[in-house]
Amino acid sequence: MTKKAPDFDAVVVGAGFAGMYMLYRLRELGLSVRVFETGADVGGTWYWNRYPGARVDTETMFYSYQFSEELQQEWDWPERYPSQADLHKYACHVADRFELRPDIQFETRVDSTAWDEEAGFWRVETGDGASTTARYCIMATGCLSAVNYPEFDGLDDFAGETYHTAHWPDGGVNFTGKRVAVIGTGSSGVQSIPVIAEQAAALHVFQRTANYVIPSRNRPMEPEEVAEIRANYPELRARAKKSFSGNYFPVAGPSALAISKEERDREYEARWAHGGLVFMAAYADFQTSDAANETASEFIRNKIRGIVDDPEIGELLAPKQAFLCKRLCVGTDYYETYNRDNVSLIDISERPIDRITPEGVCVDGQVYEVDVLVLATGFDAVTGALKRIDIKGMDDLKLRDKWEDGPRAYLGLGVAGFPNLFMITGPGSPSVLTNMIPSIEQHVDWITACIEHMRSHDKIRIEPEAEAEKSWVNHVNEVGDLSLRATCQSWYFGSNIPGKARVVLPYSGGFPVYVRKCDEVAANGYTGFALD
Ligand code: NA7
Repeated sequence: MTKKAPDFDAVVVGAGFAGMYMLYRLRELGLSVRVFETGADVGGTWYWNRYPGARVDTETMFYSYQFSEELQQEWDWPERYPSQADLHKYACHVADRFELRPDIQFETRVDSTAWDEEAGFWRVETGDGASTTARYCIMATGCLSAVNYPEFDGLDDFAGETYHTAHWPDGGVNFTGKRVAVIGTGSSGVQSIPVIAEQAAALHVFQRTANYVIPSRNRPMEPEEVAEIRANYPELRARAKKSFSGNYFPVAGPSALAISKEERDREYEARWAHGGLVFMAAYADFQTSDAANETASEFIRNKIRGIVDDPEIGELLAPKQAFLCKRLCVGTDYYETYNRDNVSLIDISERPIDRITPEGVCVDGQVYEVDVLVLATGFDAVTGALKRIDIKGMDDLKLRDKWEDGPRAYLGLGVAGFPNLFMITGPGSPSVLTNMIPSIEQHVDWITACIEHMRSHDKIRIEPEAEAEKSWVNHVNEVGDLSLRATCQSWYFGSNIPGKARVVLPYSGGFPVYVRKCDEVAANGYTGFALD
């Protein structure tokens, strides 16, 4: 008896940059694909994060797709760091240019998905009550998409307006004449605080941990630099792929300690003046030497002390943890904002927020009365979006149960016990430690080649072998524990989510090493995967 065919060859969950490119590649292969997307439009991260000042901190010409030469030659980026609006415009252009929309079902959340071993396909249940079957289920759910909504006592009783930066209302929020509280000083807080401060009557910032913020030096793109990048794209892209983060950042030397303080400070000054993430690559031993790291940490702390007029506030804003332990922030006028009369900083590092009252935020018995509460409290990173879907594999094994003590996946691409399930930039891949779009393209290309291989070899089922998965997870953890990132509390290790296992989420061995491993696995007939 022939088996019933599934509705689609593949279901893709999410229509951000990963889901869109996955759809494009699978369709090229001749597969029937259905993409489910919770939002009303494409863009993922850049659809949801509409908070004031939202922009990417990777240079515009490189935070973009490279699969289409025409696209990268023709698209005009207006600024060095594109705003959320420009990134969303780009995502819409890609969707229209490659006619992706007809295969995307918007405003449809995937609630659960279960593997049917007998039928040999996934059954995907969506919020509209429908059930869809597909041979492959591909998770393009994003690394920073599951919102961390803090559980403050009294939050629901707050009488004013409450917004999370990652679920910002379309059309924006008018802060004019309002008293505002921002809770959180990661990238979203750092970007939104200066913009809100310009509008609000009063702004209270509640800071649990001070972060390192490098000035962005954002500016319009010059036609000559655009022409030069376009003319050299293949070479520049290739060079970026050879570097640790998939971004090309020139390194000044192997060690910050091998040169004089004067020489080192000249380098730091030049990078501070240049702006952006390039600061993090000044010397190669920031992640391995505390003393080298401290030279950069102290340089930035001194910059902060120099910018902020009130020495006590300057000291509170100076980070205590090592440079790069948490994600580096890139901002515009961030520290300068604390010199404004309408801005106050409340340190909650030792006295956490007691509760939210109908009037405002209560810390140490004092209520800061506000009209608007902005939660810039981040995400349940990397695994959150996957665990929020009820994913059931072989023998009713649930992904969220398997990952109770930390994620276990092979190369961040597949999970033992979950046949024909792929993840794009899943845990154990370099993902958030790299330029996301090249990482997404690498995963999508790998998955496409894998499916192509299966089809040409008459295989219909693929699953990571338990041993291969175990040894990759051990490697990811070993490398993760060696990194300086293991020395503080950060979302890289899940520490920002109460109750989440403290386990490293991204692979910190670098993009080139990881890509080599993925390529070897494929070239050797998908070693570590069982194909039937
Ligand atoms: P982040 O970087 O996780 O920042 C969230 C901020 O919110 C951070 O300062 C947290 O303090 C703070 N936070 C979270 N929960 C609480 C509670 N319960 N009380 C007080 N403060 C809290 O998220 P972002 O959205 O800013 O940025 C995420 C990434 O997006 C970013 O790194 C870029 O890659 C793009 P903590 O540091 O945990 O003490």
